[in-house]
Amino acid sequence: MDVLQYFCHPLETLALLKLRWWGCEAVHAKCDMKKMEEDRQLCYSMLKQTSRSFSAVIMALESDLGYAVCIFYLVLRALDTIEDDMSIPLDVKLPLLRSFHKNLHIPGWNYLDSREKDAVVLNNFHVISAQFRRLAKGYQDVISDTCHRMAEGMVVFLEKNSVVDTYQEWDQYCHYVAGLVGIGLSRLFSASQLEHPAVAEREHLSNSMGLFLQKTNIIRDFHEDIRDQRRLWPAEVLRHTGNPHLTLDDLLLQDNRPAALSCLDELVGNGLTHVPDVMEYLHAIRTPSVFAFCAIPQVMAMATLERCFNNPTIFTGKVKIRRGESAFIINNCTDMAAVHELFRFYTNKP
Ligand code: D61
Ligand code: MG
Repeated sequence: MDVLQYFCHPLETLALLKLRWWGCEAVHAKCDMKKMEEDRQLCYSMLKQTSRSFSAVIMALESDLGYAVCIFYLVLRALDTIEDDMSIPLDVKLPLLRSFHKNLHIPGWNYLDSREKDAVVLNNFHVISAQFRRLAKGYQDVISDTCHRMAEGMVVFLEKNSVVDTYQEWDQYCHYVAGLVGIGLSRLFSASQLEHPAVAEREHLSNSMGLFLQKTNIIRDFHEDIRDQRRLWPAEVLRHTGNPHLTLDDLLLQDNRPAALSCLDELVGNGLTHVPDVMEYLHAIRTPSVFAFCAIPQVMAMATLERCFNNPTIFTGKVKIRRGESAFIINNCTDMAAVHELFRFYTNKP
């Protein structure tokens, strides 16, 4: 099966080979783990363990900014692991979330009771927080502030029994868990002086960068999320099908396939509304490593949305883009013209 794909997509196979031979060097030049002290190595290895989509682009960032972004990621992943952990009762979870940012300043604080897949970041939180306290003050403030605001948003959502009804509530939830990451990252870019101060000021555009990624994940992961009792599609979309009794869980049933596909396509359309902001944001980024860090996940999301559109597999399993397709995107996100070309390609794909 897989071997056949290499022959069917020769450009992607070339891209995979090119990435194997040259790709790691870009990451290695900026982030040589062998020369690091032990705790820094541990942080990068936790990054690799917990993020397939972001570790490589983070490690290719300039060292000082790259390490701040790595710690930013680990802190928020730890917070999200608490949010996602269904085994923690709400009366324990809410206070834990509300005070989470304070743990950054408590030497030795860690959390050993999670069984979640990314529990490693909670188990070793004392290592992450010690590294956090060694970052420049400007970076620390952004990370702590983002963690605090995200936790408050998660609490608001949990207090509503994790219900997303309208599109407005969908945007609100995605703002908390991903838009705030975009806003925080932009502040880190500007604080590092690699990007213009204006990048941090245009918060609406930074928010859209996060919303486009988060909505794409939520659309793609529908089947897995429903199986785990998470209902993250806005229920409003169901009312547009003309059947007022339909629930999100019903969309998995074979008999409801036409209604399910029309809901799916409406959400894909909603996701695409963020593309103009994404383009405008990327247009303002000057440093090549920061550009690649920002553009690669966005183009991957665009490729994923294209694959999701009108695709019944959303309701039975996992929709994925090919490894070769990812490699092709990674190799080609070098400048705005190339990103434009890739977006055009996915928009027009027959
Ligand atoms: C430029 C480059 C990267 C960007 C960006 C702009 C703007 C926003 C984002 C990355 C964030 C995108 C999040 C999309 C993936 N969604 C999740 O991971 C969900 O958790 C959300 C809360 C924790 C966010 C942690 C995070 C993620 C990516 C980062 C980052 C921090 C820091 C730096 C760079 C990238 C999702 O988690 C899935 C899971 O638990 O496995 C969920 O729980 O909904
Ligand atoms: Mg979560």
